Amino acid sequence: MPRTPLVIMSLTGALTLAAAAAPAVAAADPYTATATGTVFAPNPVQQLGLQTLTDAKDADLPVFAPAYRTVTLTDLDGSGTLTGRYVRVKSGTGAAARATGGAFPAYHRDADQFEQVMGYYWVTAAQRYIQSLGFGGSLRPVNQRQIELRIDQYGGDNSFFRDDKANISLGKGGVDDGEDAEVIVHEYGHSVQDGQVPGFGTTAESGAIGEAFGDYLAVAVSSWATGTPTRTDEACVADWDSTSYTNAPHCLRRLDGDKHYPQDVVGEVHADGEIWSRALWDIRTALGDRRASTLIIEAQFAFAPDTTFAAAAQATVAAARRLYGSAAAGAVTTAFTARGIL
Ligand SMILES: [Ca+2]
Ligand SMILES: [Ca+2]
Ligand SMILES: [Ca+2]
Ligand SMILES: [Zn+2]
Repeated sequence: MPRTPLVIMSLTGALTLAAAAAPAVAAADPYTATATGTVFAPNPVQQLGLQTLTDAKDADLPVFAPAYRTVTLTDLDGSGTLTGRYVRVKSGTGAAARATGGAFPAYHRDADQFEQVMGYYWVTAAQRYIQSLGFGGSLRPVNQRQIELRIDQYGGDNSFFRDDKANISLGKGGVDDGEDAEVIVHEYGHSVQDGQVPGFGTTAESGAIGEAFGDYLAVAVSSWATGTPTRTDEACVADWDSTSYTNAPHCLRRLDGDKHYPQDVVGEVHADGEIWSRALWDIRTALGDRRASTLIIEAQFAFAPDTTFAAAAQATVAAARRLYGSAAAGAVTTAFTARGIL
């Protein structure tokens, strides 16, 4: 995985300092530790195909046992806490998870520390997915900063700090938000866009693009990390968190809906985001995950914080043309035209 950008940043800092003071000594990379941890990957409904699963007041019932996975947490600072290159985890609801000897205890869903480990693992996985596309390597870095992820008692199912989009807060309404990787990565999508365009999402349409991108990234990262789902529809976002507020099959939202601009606009960013996310889904279907996600993310650098659907679609077509040529640009145009955006 490319790690050079942050190293370069710290070297730059060290060299700047050195110019004014002592001879340069490259700072050691503080985020090279790993530890094992236990997670859902991405969530028990998608993994087990059980639409009848319920929160059961956070009980660790035997039905969940096959959904736990032992994974390696990377980019840690070696302190034994969930502090790393891309995220530091804070909890307002329980003691901090603590690793000893390179292993976090096998926390399960009835422990607050399980969601802490989930948050760390899935934010890092999302950043590594973005880097796997070339960002931070052959392409410019995207959101390669340490964000703060908080587990808080308050907060429903969209518990992001609206006044601080760099960071994430995961609530505990219904199923704990931190038990569903697709909720975590959706929220990280907001951080990604804020990293690309500070303050992004100040209007109804730009806000809808923000929600849509979070949903798209959630599905893309979940499929990249765990394989295309076979027991739930790939286009279904947050199959597990949504069990507490939807009918089966449970999806917070979908990427493959039929909403069309402008007649399906209702003025609510999540609902209207389904217009945009369907276009992203169609781009992915036409060009494949890697090319689609690359051009979608690359295009976002050119978005105004208050962009319209039309302007953002044009920027996305332009990014497709720059990266992959006119045939790809044509596929992107087709996707936005089908939604009434172009
Ligand atoms: Ca829990
Ligand atoms: Ca929830
Ligand atoms: Ca899903
Ligand atoms: Zn959101």
